[in-house]
Amino acid sequence: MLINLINPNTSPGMTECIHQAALAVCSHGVQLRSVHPTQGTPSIESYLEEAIATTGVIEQVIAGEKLGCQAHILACFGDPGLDAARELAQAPVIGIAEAAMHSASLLGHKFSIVTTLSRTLAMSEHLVHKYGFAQRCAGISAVDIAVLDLHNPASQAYERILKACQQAVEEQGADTLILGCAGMADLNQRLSQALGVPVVDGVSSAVGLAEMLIRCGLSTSKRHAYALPPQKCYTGWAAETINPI
Ligand code: 5HY
Repeated sequence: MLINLINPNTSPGMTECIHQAALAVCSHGVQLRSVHPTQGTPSIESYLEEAIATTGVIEQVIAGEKLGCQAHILACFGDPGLDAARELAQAPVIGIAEAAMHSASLLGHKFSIVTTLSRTLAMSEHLVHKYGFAQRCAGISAVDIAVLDLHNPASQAYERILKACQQAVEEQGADTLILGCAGMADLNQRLSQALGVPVVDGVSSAVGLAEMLIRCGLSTSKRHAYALPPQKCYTGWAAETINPI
């Protein structure tokens, strides 16, 4: 089984963190193609960066399809380019935000999301509504630590995320928590032990879902919404990158 594990930003350190989190939960014999785009943004914390990252996602999904990857994972909590990737790919495409919300909804009544910067709260809120989890979401909060500072000891990321998680349980009434960044993938078990509630990391949830869909022989429907895109004469990057599959 070959899974295309895409970190949509261009930071090798995050690609490695994501790879290790996936490796820790994937089944024996599963191969991970852990990659990031050749061009783009070092982290995704705004709508513009999400748009920039989407080109990299398309680039790596096409490369993965050509290599015979049986599923694609978008390892950024904004699920950048998810719909475009589902149009292009035959294999299933899973965003870590959507995967985390499905997992959390199986583990409790209401989940809360703890994410990085306050400016990304609206992006997470949009995904909660898009995926139909508005009634299961108790709240979304931010620790105001930049994505690339999560592994900087000076940011005290663990302590600040723990505090935000405690507030989500006590004040928002959440019984399950979702970590709103791929860069937090290595914190879920430690937080869950400290808090006594399930703490969901989207990377590991996405790996589990990818394996399940592959084993069940399921892939993205090519009728209606995610039908292959209409053939057109693109120009520039699109012409060079998006050959008909
Ligand atoms: C992520 N950004 O998972 C998101 C998190 C965020 O570069 N990887 C990023 O803050 O939206």
